[in-house]
Amino acid sequence: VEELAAAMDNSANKAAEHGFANGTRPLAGTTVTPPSRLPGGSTLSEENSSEKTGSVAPEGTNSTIEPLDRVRVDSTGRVLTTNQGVAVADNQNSLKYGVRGPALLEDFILREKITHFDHERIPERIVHARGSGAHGFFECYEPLTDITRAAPFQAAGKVTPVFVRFSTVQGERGSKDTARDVRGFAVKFYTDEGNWDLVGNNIPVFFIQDAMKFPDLVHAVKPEPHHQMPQAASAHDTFWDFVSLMPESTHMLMWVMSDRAIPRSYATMQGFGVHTFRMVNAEGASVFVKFHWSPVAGTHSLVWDEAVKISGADPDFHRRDLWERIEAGHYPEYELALQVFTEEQAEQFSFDILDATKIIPEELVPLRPVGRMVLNRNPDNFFAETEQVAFCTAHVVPGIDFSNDPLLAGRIHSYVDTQISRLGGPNFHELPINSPIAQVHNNQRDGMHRQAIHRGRVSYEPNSLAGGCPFQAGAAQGFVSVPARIRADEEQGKVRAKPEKFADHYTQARLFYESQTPVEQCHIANAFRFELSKVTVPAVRERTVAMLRNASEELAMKVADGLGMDPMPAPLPLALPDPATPEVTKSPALSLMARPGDGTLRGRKVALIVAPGVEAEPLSALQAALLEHGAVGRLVGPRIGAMATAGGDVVNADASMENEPGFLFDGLVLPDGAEAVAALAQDGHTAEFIKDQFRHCKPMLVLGASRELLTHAGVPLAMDKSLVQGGTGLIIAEEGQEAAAIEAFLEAMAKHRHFGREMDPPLI
Ligand code: HDE
Repeated sequence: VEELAAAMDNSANKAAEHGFANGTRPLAGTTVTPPSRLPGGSTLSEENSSEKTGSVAPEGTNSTIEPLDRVRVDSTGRVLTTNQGVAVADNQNSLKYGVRGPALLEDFILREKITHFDHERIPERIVHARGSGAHGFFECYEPLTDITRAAPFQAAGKVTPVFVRFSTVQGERGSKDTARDVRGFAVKFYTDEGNWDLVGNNIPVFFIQDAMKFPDLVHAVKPEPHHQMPQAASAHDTFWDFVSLMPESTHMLMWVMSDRAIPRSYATMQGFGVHTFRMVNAEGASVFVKFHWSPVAGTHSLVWDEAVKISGADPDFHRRDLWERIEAGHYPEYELALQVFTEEQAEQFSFDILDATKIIPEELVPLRPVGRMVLNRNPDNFFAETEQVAFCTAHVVPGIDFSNDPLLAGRIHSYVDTQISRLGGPNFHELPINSPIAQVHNNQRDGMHRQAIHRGRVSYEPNSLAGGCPFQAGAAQGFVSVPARIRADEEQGKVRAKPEKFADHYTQARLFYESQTPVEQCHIANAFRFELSKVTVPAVRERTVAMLRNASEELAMKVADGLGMDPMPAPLPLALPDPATPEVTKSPALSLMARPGDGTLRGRKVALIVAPGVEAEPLSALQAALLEHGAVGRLVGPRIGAMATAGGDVVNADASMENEPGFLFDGLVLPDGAEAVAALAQDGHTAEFIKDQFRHCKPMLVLGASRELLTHAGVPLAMDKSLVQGGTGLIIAEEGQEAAAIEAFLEAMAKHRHFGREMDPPLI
C-alpha cells in the first residue's frame, strides 16, 4: 500500500473534488494513507543563488509549478482507462462478431481511441511553427521603481517565474533547427500582477515598418505556394523579389545574412524586444525602453557549411542542445538590459524610434543591466507546454506600455486573434501553461473548452446582487494606459503614410556592415552570394545588388562578383536623398565577437576519436579535464561498443563516426596508438571528420601517431607553419608534451572558432 501511495503521489486528477483528500483516486479494494505533499518539481534551487544580488532563491518556490499538479498525470501503478475513467480490459483487439467477423460499431472503446487520435494535431503557428521551450526564472538586480511599477522590477532579488520559447520563423513544425533564419525569443513572465509576454527575436530590427506588410512578407518568405518549396529557407525567388522591392528591409537583410541567423545554440544568442516600449512608474510618469537579452555564455554561431550539414544529421540540433544543457545543469542564462530614454531625447535622434527597422546604437543610449534569466527546467510535455503556450504582445502588466510603433500596433491585435483559431477558442488563457499565477476574476463566460466553473448568478458589472464583485481595481492597482499626447494629428488628420525619417533605408544597414569584423563581413557577403545564387530570375538578383550599393559599395561588389554580375546595376534611387547625419557610424557592439561570454566550456561537445589499439590514457585525462570545464568528451569510434586499448584495457565508444559526424562537435581529438591510427586511416569517415573540423575552424588536438591522419585528410600542414602554432586552434602534441597540449586545447576551445584558417573557397 505504501508503494502504491508513493506511486500515486505523482498522479493527478480531480478526485479531490470528489472527496479524496490527496487528490488521487484509490484503486478498488485498497486503503491508502494520503501522501502529505504533492511533488515539488522545483524550478528554483540553491544552485541558482545570485552573486549579483546575494539572494538565494528559496527551494521549491516556483509558484507556477504546484498549481499545475492538479493537471499532471503519472500513470505509474494505474490501470488503463477510457476518457470517462472506465477501465479497459483489452487494448489489443477491436470488438468483432467472431474472430474473423466484422468489427462492431458498438465498440465505443475503439471509437473513442481513434476519434481522439484523429484530432491530435492542432494547426501549427503560421510563423515560428518550430520551437523549443524551457521554464526558468527572472531575477531583478535592483529596484527600478523610479521608472516602472512592473512587478518583476520592484525589489533586488525578486524572482519571477518564466517560460521561454525559442523558434525559427520560416520552416514548418517538423523542419530543421539550423536553417538560416531569424530566431524567436519569446518570454512569458508569470508576474504577481498578471502575465507579461516579451515576444522578441534574436535580431533587434525587422524587415518591415508597418503591420500592413506582414502578410505579404510572410507569403513571400514561406515555401512558394505552387510547389511548397523550399522548406526552412529564404533562398528562393519570392522572398528576394519582395525584399528587393522593399528597401526598408535592407538593414534586416544585413543581420539575417550574418552569422546571427545560424546560432550555435539558443544559449549563445541575444534576444531583443525590437520595438520601443514604455515603462511607467507609480506616479504615471513614463520613459521609453528597448529590451536586450545577452547570453552569459557569449554570442556564438555556426558557419554556413556546418549548418547545412547539421540539418541533415540532426535536425533537432538546437532543441537537443537546449534540453541537454538543462539536464546537465548547465542552465542557459541571459542578462536583461534596458536602453532607457525620454521622449525629448528621442526627438533629437537622427532616426525615428517608432521605426522597427532601426536600432538605437549602444554608444548613443548605453545598456543598463537590470536582471538575469536562468532556464533550469525542461517541460514535462512538449505539446501541453511548448506547443500550447500562447504568447501575445497584448499581454502587458501595469508598469509596461506600448509605443506608437505601427508594427507593434498590428501585433497587439494579431497574437490574440491567432490563438483563437490555433487553440480552438477564446479560453486559451485557461490552458495550464498560459494561466497566470495572479488570480483571474471577470465576467467573461462560456466559449469552447471552458475550464472555470463560475459560481453564482451574476456575470455582469455593475451589480448589487454579488456585492459589486468583481469590482474595478482603480488606477492605483489596475492597468492605466499612458496618457501620451499625439501630435501632428490636427494638421494631418487620418492618413495612410509614414514619418519622413522612416524613408532612410540605408544609413543603419551601412552602420551594421561597417561595425562587423572582416571575418563577419566576409560571411555576410557569402550568405548574399549563396541566397541570390538560388534565385532564378536575374532581375531580382540585380535589384538586390542595386539596393546593396546604397548601403555598402564594397559589399555590393563582393556579392556581384560572387554572382558573376558585371557590370553592377546602378544603385536604386533613394527615397530620402538627404538623410540626417547619424550620431554613430561604427558600433563595435554590433559584432558577435563583442560578446565572447564567460569563457567557460559549459554545454560544448568534443569528439575523442577511438579505434582498437588506441592509447587510452591521454583520452581519459582529457575527458576528466573537459568535464571539469562543463564540456562533454564523447568517445567516437568506427563503430559503437567496446574495443581493446593499446594497454590491454577496454574503452567503450558511445558514438560512431557514422551516427555522430564531425560537424556535430565543437572540437576534435585525434588519438595516439599505431594500430588505431592505421585502422582510422583506412576509414573514409576519419578524413571527413578532420576536413569538417578544419573547414569549420574548430579546435583540434592531434596526439602522437595521428599526425599522419592530418596529412591523409589533406590538411595543409606544410603550407602555413602558423597553422600548427596554436593561434589557429590546431594543436599538435609533441612527444611527452601531452599535458601542455591539453591545456592549449582547452584554451582554444574557450575561443570557440579559429577563423585564421578559414579560406574561401575552402582548401579542403
Ligand atoms: Fe510575430 N507572430 N508578428 N513577430 N512572432 C507570431 O503568433 C505577427 C513580429 C514573434 O514562440 C504569431 O502565436 C505580426 C516581430 C515570435 O509562440 C502571429 C507581425 C517580432 C513569435 C504573429 C509580427 C515577432 C511570433 C504566429 C507584424 C519580433 C513566436 C503564432 C506586425 C519582435 C511566439 C503566434 C511563440 C509569432 C504575428 C512581427 C516575434 C501570427 C502580425 C517584429 C517570437 O500572431
